[in-house]
Amino acid sequence: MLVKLVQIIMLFASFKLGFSYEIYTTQIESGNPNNVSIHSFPFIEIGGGFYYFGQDKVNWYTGYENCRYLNSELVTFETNDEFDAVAAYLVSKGDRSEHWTSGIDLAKTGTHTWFTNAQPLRITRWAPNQPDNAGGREHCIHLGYVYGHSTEIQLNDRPCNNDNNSLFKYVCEAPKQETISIVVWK
Ligand SMILES: [Ca+2]
Ligand SMILES: [Ca+2]
Repeated sequence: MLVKLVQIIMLFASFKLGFSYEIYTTQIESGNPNNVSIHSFPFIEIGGGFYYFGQDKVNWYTGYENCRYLNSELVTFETNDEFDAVAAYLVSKGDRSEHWTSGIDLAKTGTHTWFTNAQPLRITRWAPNQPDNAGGREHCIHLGYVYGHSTEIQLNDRPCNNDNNSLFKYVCEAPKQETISIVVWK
């Protein structure tokens, strides 16, 4: 009897469904195509991405943790354009400090990846003769004016902990934005 009742209810439900229509529908798009204003502090928009420049000088692990406190991660440069935009921002601020990125070769020495997404470093912004894993201790990647005579910001590997005085500022990158549209009949 119970089974029959359930069947009748299901039949009724499907009958009802057959004459219904969606009262709302959703759509997810990447980015913020309508430029809806959102509160992004403390992140700064640069070239379509959102970044936070941590001013305390810390080891790579602490830098990563500090980004996680902000629901972000150390920066990942998917393209030369992204690197150049962030570097240009630092130049515009006159900031000559070293900054940690999410790049590492901790898993396999010599195989440099972004820790955020495990993708290999494809950008071509290494300083000359880097990465060199100097002393066999350099497994975390920072950006900065690597040599005394450097005239541009580039990438270099340095010890991840405070070994050899590698305490740096850091760049956090906020997650990508997505726009959810809801269309409603009313
Ligand atoms: Ca990025
Ligand atoms: Ca190095």
